[in-house]
Amino acid sequence: MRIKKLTLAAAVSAITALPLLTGVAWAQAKPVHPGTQEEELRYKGAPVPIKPEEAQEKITPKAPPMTAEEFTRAKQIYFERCAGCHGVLRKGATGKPLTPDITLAKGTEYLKVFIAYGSPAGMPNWQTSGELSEKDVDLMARFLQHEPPTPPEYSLADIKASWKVIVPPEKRPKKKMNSYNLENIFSTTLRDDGKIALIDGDSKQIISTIATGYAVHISRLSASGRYLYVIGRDAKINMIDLWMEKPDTVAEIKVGLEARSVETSKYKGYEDKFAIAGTYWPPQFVLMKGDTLEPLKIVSTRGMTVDKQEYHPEPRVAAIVASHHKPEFVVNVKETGKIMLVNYTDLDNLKITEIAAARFLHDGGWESSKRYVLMAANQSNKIAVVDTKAGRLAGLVDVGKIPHPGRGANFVHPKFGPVWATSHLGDETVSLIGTDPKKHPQYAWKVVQTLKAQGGGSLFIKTHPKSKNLWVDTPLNPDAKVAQSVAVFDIDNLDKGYKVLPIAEWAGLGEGAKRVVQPEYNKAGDEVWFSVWSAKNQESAIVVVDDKTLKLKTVIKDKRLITPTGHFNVYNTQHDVY
Ligand code: DHE
Repeated sequence: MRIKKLTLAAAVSAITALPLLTGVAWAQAKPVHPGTQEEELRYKGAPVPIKPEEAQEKITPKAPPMTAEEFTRAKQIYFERCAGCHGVLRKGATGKPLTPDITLAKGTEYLKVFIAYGSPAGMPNWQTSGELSEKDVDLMARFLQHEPPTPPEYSLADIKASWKVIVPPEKRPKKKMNSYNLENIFSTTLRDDGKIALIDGDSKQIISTIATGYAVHISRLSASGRYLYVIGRDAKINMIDLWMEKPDTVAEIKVGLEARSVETSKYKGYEDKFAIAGTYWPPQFVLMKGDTLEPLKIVSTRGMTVDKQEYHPEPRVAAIVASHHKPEFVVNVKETGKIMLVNYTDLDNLKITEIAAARFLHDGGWESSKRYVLMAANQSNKIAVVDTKAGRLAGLVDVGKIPHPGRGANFVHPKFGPVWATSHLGDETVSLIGTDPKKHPQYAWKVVQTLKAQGGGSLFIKTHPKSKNLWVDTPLNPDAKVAQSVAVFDIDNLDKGYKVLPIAEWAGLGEGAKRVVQPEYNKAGDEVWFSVWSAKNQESAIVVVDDKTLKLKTVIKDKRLITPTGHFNVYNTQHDVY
């Protein structure tokens, strides 16, 4: 009887909640309730690449009994569907904390209804959507009352055991051995194919595809532009030498169980000397030799949160950027809301400046002088500004709902001078923040203008110093038309609104989700590249647009282009041009 009552109440929330489909299936699903929560869930609900056998279960005496087989299945379901939002240790991030102190008090019946029907706060309706059976819902309700199974730590010895130098530095070419215009090569993530594609930006031909870790997340360049570092979600890094006759992997390493970020030292005298990678699990970052990936030092990010100052066992490392003006890496720690400035001049006596920003830090980039770095604290709807020269917080700027800048976009506003822009996952706005405290102090670290673009579900925004256009994607918008097109603003006439370019339509592909993702300029700043991201078994493409005329220039199609997502132009990534 009690269940029936709850069921009826929950039916209302079931209408507002969406089934959590992963990957491209999301975009194919009919939107039930277009809105913030849905876009956010689509984005953060991806599986965590931790295998059930890697996490040791901890039986909690007061919790309902479970067999060993049930534990294995529950762990698998949890890592595939729940951990992205609730955290591996269930301490909560986008989703609520689910530790036994909370779940035991709720009990099995309550949890079953919650899992089955979802909640208006964003929990998907797992059972009524058909994603989980009644049996699995019962299993998960019992599982959540036990202590969270903990995946293993990853020590220097573990990391070292995975390390391979395929071509040692002394056996590598002494000069560039190919005729490619390296500065205009693009490294494109082939997400579900475990590869990246190197694409010649001049000829638009694929040079090669290179096997990498699972679902490479980003590509970054060494300061010299010679080495390309890519990191998979499974925390495997490939270091690719672009000087080889046929660019290929010269070293690889696995730095943990789950990761998103890699970067290299860019300060004068330290070019190509160090690499750094941050992991989601274990919560730590590792410093490595830049030319071989030999691991040198691991730093844990576990500690107290900035607001309530309570211990967090799993603060994931999000974006890392390298300073051009100081021997430092800027490391975003998501769950604690801290930005760490890691000085790499003396690894034995490591100096870290810990900046209290806001939770949950995600992505961001430099303003045009590269003294200040702007980082999105997405759950706080704020952009944290750090003065890396002074090593202090310069501002916390309130912006729209769930800012998601990628690395952001820098341009000179006709009225407000230099600004940095972010779009948002949670609403249609674009926030422009003044970034010139010397000549335009009245606008510095304030939102000087808010533009309205196509809709929520934006992930990336881009411009180029030689361009007068500002591009805003919306790949996670529930409206297919919006997800398949981009908005472009004329920087000199921002008040006039935006034009919409039907990028996916231009690609001329068949059925499928076809999300248009991540504008990226070529080196000259006169072309903008977009991935048209379809499901693994459907055709995808890259669409190249002429930045001046806003007309289609080329569509790159190739059977090797499987699920392209991020793409990184060598020169722009090397020099942080955005
Ligand atoms: Fe990303 C950057 C984390 C989902 C494409 N993504 C980043 C960064 C982080 C991050 C921490 C910053 C790295 C840096 O600068 O050092 N991304 C996450 C997630 O945790 C999340 C939400 C869920 C997940 O399970 O991974 C997630 N990201 C996605 C996607 O679904 C995208 C669209 C497609 C894909 O390939 O998975 C995606 N993320 C990207 C791209 C960048 C990125 C293209 C680099 C942007 C740039 O301009 O530098």
